[in-house]
Amino acid sequence: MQTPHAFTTLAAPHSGLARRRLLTTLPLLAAALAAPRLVRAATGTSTAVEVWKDPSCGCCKDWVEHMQANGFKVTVHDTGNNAVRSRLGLPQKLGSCHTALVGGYLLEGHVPASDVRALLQQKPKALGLAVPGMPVGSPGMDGAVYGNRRDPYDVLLVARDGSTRVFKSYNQKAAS
Ligand SMILES: [Cu+2]
Repeated sequence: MQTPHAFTTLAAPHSGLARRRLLTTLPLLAAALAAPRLVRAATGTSTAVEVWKDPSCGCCKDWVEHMQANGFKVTVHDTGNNAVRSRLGLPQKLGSCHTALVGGYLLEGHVPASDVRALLQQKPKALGLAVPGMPVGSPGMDGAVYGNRRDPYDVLLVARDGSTRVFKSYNQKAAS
């Protein structure tokens, strides 16, 4: 009768400890499982962006890298962007070097990743965002190569009828 008794006294505190350990571990485990999902939502890692550009466009590549650095998952089509731009209905005068699609919205040109994220959060009724031309100082058109010049430019919210309003302004001269 000594052995079973010894077994019980040994086993009882052990199982109690194991249960306590499990109870403290479970919430941590749940938090650990939920964390990657939260991180993805915050960084936009799970957000896919499809880009059309000319294969020789260097500033397009730099913009793609800007988007990737901000957590977007970018797929590139080196087919040029004129056809896709007109197919998607963006007026030629708002055109730039690359056209992209994200979450059902069009992106034209060097649109900052932060504005893309704001667009996806606000979900306005619109065709998308455009930075016409290639303003120096916009993402992919910036840095030492451009002498760190930062020209003023606007990110435009483009309606389906082609009309625009300023979504965000950058590098504006301070009012004098
Ligand atoms: Cu460009």
